[in-house]
Amino acid sequence: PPVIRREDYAPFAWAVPTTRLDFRLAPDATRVTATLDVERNPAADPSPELRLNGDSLTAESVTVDGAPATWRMDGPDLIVTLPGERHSVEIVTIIDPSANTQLMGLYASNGMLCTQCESEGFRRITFFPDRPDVLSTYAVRMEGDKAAFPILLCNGNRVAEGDNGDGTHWAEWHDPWPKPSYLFALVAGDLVANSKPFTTVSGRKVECNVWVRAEDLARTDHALESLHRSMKWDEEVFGREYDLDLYNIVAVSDFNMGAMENKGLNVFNTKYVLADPDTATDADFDAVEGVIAHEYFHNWSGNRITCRDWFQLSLKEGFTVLRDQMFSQDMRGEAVKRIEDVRILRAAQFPEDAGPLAHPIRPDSYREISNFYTATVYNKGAEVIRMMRSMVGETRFRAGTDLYFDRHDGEAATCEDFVRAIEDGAGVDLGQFRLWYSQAGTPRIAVSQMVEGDTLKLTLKQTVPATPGQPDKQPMPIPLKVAVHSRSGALGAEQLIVLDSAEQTFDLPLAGPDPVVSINRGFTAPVVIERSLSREDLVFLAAHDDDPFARSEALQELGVAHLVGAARGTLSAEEQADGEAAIIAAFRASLADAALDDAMRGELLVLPSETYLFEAMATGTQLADPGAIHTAREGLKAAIATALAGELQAAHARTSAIPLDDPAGRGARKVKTLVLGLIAAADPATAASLAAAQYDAADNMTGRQGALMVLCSLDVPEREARLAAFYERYKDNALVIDKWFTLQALSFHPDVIAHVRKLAEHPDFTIRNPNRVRSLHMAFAGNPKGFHKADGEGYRMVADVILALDPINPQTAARFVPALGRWRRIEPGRAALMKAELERILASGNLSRDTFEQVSRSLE
Ligand code: BAL
Ligand code: ZN
Repeated sequence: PPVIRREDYAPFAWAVPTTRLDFRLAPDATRVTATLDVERNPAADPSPELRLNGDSLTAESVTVDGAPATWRMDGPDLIVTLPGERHSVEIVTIIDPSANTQLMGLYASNGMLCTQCESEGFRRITFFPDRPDVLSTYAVRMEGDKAAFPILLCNGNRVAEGDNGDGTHWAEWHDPWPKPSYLFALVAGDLVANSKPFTTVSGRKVECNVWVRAEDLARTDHALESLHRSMKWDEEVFGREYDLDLYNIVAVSDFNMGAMENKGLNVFNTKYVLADPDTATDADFDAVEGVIAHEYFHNWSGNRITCRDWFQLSLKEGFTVLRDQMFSQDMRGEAVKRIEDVRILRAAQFPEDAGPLAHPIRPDSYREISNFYTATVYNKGAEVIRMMRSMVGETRFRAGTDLYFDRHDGEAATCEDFVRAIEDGAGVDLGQFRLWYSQAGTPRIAVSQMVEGDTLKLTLKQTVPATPGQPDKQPMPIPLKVAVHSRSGALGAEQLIVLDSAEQTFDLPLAGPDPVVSINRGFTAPVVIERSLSREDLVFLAAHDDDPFARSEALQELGVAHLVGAARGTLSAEEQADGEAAIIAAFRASLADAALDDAMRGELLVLPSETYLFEAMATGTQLADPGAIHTAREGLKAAIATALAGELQAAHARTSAIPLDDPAGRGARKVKTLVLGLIAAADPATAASLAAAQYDAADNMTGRQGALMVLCSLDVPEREARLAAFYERYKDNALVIDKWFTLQALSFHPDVIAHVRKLAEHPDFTIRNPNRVRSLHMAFAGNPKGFHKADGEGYRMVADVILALDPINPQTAARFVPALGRWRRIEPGRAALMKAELERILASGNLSRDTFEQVSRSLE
């Protein structure tokens, strides 16, 4: 497959001011008539040919201005010869939605028809200039069987509808806002809506609907309320008002992504719409709110201003992730949400930046753009914009974003346009800062310090590791919030420093004797801080820092230092004992600290994840040993639980007594399951009986799932009974059955691989539904114990899934590759086994572009 390069961008030779689409809907043969009014683009090189992208399409007919056209196929694309300046091109295609297993373009799901067009799905519906810089106004007519498809939805507003009197009906939709084809959407199905109007800041009434199958209606209130909260928040915080009279959200059960921001008609994975306390956890509620917000915010950051080309994806995704993170911080509390977001970044993006698939947030080349919907483009992209905001402050940042929205409204813009608008609006020079867009890799900052009189000299040295295609890096500007506290208890004031050369020394005022530096407070920069703070200093920060994020960081640092040492086998017996004692003391303090609420306590009781420890262990020339990491982490959990048995059981009892709707209930539920997990490490029998009791008493999914999660890793009779009860209770609810698969796939049970193999044969398992395959196999690929089983059986199973899934749904298949792609940073025994599986996949031939790109890059 060819490599597409950012530097090769050229404007399209033709503009398409209007597009008319006529759909005759039928599940296995939908007839699409597309009429494109085209005119020469004066800004582009003139060409007598119009290239219309296609993917697996055949043209039934092509006419230009009503007469047969001169046209030919060029691979999947259709080329029409156009003699004049302005023409009307009509093309008829017939597509088979029921055979569309890729779930890109128009496809059938659970009796309905729906679309997914980002990035290049529209070309599977009709021939079209399927690139984000071709903006067109769409008028759509759809007609179909009234019984099968009583509801017909499209972008924009419904302008007409009618009944043909023969069992079919039709609707016409018009979207007044010009849009790229990737934002097109159509839905036809038997759906009901939960509706509630929203009145915008200027007094316009917007009809808001959440469309689902009738049996799901009772679980849509949270989504609808989340939409209203998002609409209000975007008016207040970014000055953005909604621009249509209608906002439709449709939930579908077969979906590759989380959701899609199509103009006025968001299509959502059911996972991010449906929620009630009986079937969704607190985390699920948060995820629904966050994704609803994300797609809504795209209406401005994505739809009103879209991307010039797919290399600019972070323009809309990075910015929109930042916006949804800010929203959730405002809704749920700043510190806890920030800790969660940083945990995700470290678990998903840091490994990407350190591996064979590393790319800048604005990539330079790709073979398949679907592979670039990554944690780097999304989450690091958000961090990069967050840094701009930290550097200029809230007010100036808002001036920058106001200018961006004003200046580029209605355009297909670039990341450079965004940076320039922030520069101009906020009055800041971001010249060197642009390196964050072009350089991949997570910067590492080595910290050293010296006291001189009443000043602390803080010396910071940055290195940006080499990444594929980028051997040499330049120093980046790195904003860091710092404070110099004193071990006497005096806390220093926070200030922002910007490290913008390879090495720099900053003079900071001392707050008192024995300074302790709190650095990268609030995680101002997505970097790794390398320092060896004494255990006493970390314990001090964990207990006393006035930045709650920094407190949790200190605990993480304490855990990482100890666990990496333990996994490497470099700790003396005394160091091992001292390290454990310090962590136990910190856990005891967190459990006892009456000033903490449980939501924050829950964050402090989370040990660094095995993925994060993997990253910390595999630094420089050192390799990660997943087996040793797992043993060390489980050993520490057991030591904590042995030392704090009484405290943990008391915490479990205390939190179990807090009712579901108590405002403190959420935090309590988090702590309850965390302490249960710790107890299980030292005393499986007690944990099993507590978990069984928690399961039996639970009146909500958070408690039930938490108990079952703990039971799943134990070899106890309570396990089978509760798994069976859970299945029986929820067998008709696909999203909850996904949880049932996931709990078993993620477990540390010694027989987890056999369990997963058996589950893959379960009548409820299907490789065709992305949620189901993610719930079983993607969960397993993230199981640090089962996936990394030393004999390679876990690797083999994931490679088999990739091979089986690739012909069906390449986009989802390719998402499994990065787990195997980490082989270079792992101990030689496992590395050889992982590499062999990648080679086996590559040798199978006939791979999709998606999987070929990921596997070949992972072997380079
Ligand atoms: N644009 C793809 C789905 C999302 O990021 O919202
Ligand atoms: Zn998005």
